[in-house]
Amino acid sequence: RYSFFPGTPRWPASRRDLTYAFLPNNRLSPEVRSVFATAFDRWSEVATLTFTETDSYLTADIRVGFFSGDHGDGEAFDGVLGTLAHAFSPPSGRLHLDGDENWVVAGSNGDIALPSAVDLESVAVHEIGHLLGLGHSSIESAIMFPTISSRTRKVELAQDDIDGVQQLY
Ligand code: TQI
Ligand code: ZN
Ligand code: ZN
Repeated sequence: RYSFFPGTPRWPASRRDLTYAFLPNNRLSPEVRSVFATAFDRWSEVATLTFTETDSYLTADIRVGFFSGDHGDGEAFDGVLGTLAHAFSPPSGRLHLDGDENWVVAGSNGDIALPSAVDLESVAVHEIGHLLGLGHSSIESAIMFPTISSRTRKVELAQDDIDGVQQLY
């Protein structure tokens, strides 16, 4: 079953229309922006939340960036595989991806043959769950289940994820 962070932090009722921005230093492809738009939509479809991309990183509610190794928050990334990404509980809005992963955007080819390929959308949907206040789930089919095998794509919310987020919002 779904879980929450200790104290059940959530975005307050006054902040349910959230903006997100990508770290300006990251040279983002349109594909990456579109993966995130899709990943945010999966959650907004089932909860009273909206997500809108903005260019103003400093004032955005949610800040997304790719970082390598130690990036100043005490949770260093570790190169290929191992930790892929992390996100902090509300209302932090920090979503960090390990820039050393071989991120794959479904539908793109090329990287897909790498044994270390990681599906970006699957990780994005999971980390957004954390941003919204969901902890890990004990249900294997859930997006918030804490294991995914490399080269697996899991992007559709399970009923358990929906129940969890609807409890919060
Ligand atoms: N990153 C862990 C995760 O997001 C970081 C983490 C561990 C964490 N415990 C936490 C974050 C508790 C919030 C609360 O779960 S990860 C997966 C999955 C990771 C793991 O890089 O290991 C996904 C990132 F679920 F597949 F194991 C994305 Cl989808
Ligand atoms: Zn970080
Ligand atoms: Zn997780």
